Amino acid sequence: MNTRSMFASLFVTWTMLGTAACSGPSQADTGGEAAGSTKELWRVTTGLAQPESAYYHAPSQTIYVSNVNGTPIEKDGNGYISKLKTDGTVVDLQWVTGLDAPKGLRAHGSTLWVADIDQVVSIDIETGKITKRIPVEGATFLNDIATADDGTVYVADTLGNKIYRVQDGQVAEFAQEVDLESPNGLLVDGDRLLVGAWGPNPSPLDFSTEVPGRFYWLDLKSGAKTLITKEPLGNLDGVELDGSGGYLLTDFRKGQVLRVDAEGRSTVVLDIETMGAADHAYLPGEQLLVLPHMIDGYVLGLRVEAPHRG
Ligand SMILES: [Ca+2]
Ligand SMILES: [Ca+2]
Repeated sequence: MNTRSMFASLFVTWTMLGTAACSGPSQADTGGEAAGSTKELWRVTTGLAQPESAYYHAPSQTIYVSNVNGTPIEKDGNGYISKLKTDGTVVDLQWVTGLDAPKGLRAHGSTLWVADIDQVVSIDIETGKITKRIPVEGATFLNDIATADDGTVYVADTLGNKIYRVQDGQVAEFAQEVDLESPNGLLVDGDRLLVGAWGPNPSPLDFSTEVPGRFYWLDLKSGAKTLITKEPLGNLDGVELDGSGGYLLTDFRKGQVLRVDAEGRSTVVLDIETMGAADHAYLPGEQLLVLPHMIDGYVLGLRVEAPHRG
């Protein structure tokens, strides 16, 4: 069995275990007490299939959710994107279909960009039509995607341990000189590319790592790496700004939402305790965190208050 098949079969196992162990997630899982400043507002439990990424697009006031639907590397043609409102109302479960295992989402202008195994796909937000599929040669596990103000797209290949830059349809490797630690979550913040790493050399048996990933940034011009967390932090997935000078990240395997301050100090904001906390969205103005649980197949809307500083 090659590495790709092992990853594929493992994810099927996880998904089945998750379903069996959690036949009906209830409010009690996360409600109220978790971390004091976190409260569950809503939960979408039906119609989603291995939801990986939630992205809030302010102009359309819409949360887009990618559904891998199956294993994360299978070219099965059944992946789709759902549209939700910020109150958890489902607008359109299968807004865009015909993808394989869509993961990271991020818009620039009226284009929604999607990472899909070894392609970067663009979707016209107005029409919901796929406009381009750009192959990324050599990629095996495109995961999160980020867009810069000038429209440049960055995409992380977690298993390939690479980050690619896409400009005007041309794909090139970015930051080849540095140790990317199996990059997953990406976010452009000014002239920096924030990166949440999974951790080097994940096991082909269960994705575990001997050393988890750190949170760092890459200079968009030079590709130079600067650590935000000096020590390994987690099997990191989503990366968002918290609106107060810090960051909100997820640890997929631990099932946690973490807050990291500008000095790199981390605290656990929410502990779901089940593997699968994937790539979240955060709306600082509404203190709303939208968290897809990829293994158990639901999306949570949580109130996560800004930290009390000073
Ligand atoms: Ca699929
Ligand atoms: Ca991800």
